[in-house]
Amino acid sequence: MTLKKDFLWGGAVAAHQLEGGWNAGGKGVSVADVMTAGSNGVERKITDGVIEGENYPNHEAIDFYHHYKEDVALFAELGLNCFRTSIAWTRIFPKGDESEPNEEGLQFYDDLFDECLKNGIEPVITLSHFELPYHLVTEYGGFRNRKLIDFFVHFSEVVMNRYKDKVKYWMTFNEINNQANFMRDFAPFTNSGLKFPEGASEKEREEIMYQAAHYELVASAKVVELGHKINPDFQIGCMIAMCPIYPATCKPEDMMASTVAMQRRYWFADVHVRGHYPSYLKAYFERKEFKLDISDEDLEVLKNGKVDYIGFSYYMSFAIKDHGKAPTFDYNEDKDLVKNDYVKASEWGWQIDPLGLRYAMNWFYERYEKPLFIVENGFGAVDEVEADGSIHDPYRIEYLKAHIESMKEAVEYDGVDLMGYTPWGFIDLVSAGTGEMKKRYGVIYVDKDNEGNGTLKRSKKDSFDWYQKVIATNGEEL
Ligand code: P53
Repeated sequence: MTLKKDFLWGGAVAAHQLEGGWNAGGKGVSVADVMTAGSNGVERKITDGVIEGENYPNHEAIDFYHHYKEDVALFAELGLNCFRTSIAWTRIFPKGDESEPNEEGLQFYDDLFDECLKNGIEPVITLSHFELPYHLVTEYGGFRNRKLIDFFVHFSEVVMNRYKDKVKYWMTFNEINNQANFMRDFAPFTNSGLKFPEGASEKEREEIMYQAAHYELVASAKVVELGHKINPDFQIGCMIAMCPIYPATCKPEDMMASTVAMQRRYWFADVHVRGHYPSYLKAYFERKEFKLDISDEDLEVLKNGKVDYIGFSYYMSFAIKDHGKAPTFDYNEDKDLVKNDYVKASEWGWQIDPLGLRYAMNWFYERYEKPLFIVENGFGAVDEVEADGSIHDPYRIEYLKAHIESMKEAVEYDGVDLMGYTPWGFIDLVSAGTGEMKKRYGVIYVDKDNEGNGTLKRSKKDSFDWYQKVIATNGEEL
């Protein structure tokens, strides 16, 4: 069995990481607009609003807002038949709690989607990709507040109605499960607009995270139900960051630690796909005595809003060894993971594991029997531009090739139903984790550095021609 004839070959980005135009066309400030540039090993700062003199890399990004026509022409030359991006919530509702949308923002996405469709490229849209209106953080505390459900549903209703004949594939919350890493500030803020009280305990942070995640899952389920009413042809998925957590050895305690860690990181998918909370999580909430606002009505909503497919990102795998917390095996993502000596890592410490992609696809498909869509995969690396302007990136080709091979094995040997593949940041953009330009994923190079210097000129890397051939042969020639 080979890949389907109508396999979706694309590329993935997110509005805030490439558009720029952070205050153009009536756009409001998003959570991404108050994050400074970090670097390898140095975390991005979250500032109190936009502060003069700070370096906010997402403000200009690669200025796709003004370059989208020439960029879409390049995407068409590459041969993409789909393009995954997000709709910046703050272009449509600058503050997030307005009742009337901003027409200029809506028009921008009409123009962008028309340009894509004209070029045979189908838009694949994430509704919330780390770009919550910042006003919803300062006024409401982000997704810890139940009111955010209605704001998100209203935003989704507006854009799903507006683009119902232009967009068929949707996803609700990007990598909703990153916030399982609740001891760091980054994921809870980017996922949910959460800021924790100074000195909050581990338990408090965790409880707030679960509350926010619950409201998001309810919001997502509402949007799935509503979307199917707006257009019954819509395919609406969830989006999970899949980094499988292997047991470090075959020691039974390592295996159990891995099982529990997988539960803590992937229960989100259980709720999205099955429409109810898994037993292991209910038992955990009880043991921890979390006081969560989960109403009977919410549980009904979850049942009625199961996703159509599972969108997921895959970059790397993790490993865990018995961390001495038996019999509960309570897991702290920030502390309990160990290095896997069987695989190499990127310069940013991301462990490269192509076979892990096949493992992950099996994990999802055995558990849920729903179509899968690999909506992110890729290799962040430093690229050198030669004197003649060429860029040789064999390391990127090697990474993508190995992962595509593994994905094909999952289809051919394991019978997994796979909709498509959209490598991340196929045009260079601002890194979410570090805010750098230097951590590049693209097959298209963009001339801009970490300090913000550069002409923004686009050029093709060696991997461009390679990926073009992969698409043209439906993955046969790697
Ligand atoms: P960057 C962590 C782990 C896995 C995926 O990431 C992650 C993150 C957050 O950094 O994010 C996804 O840019 C995300 C994209 C992001 C991409 O992976 O940190 O959906 O927005 O850019 C790559 O190298």
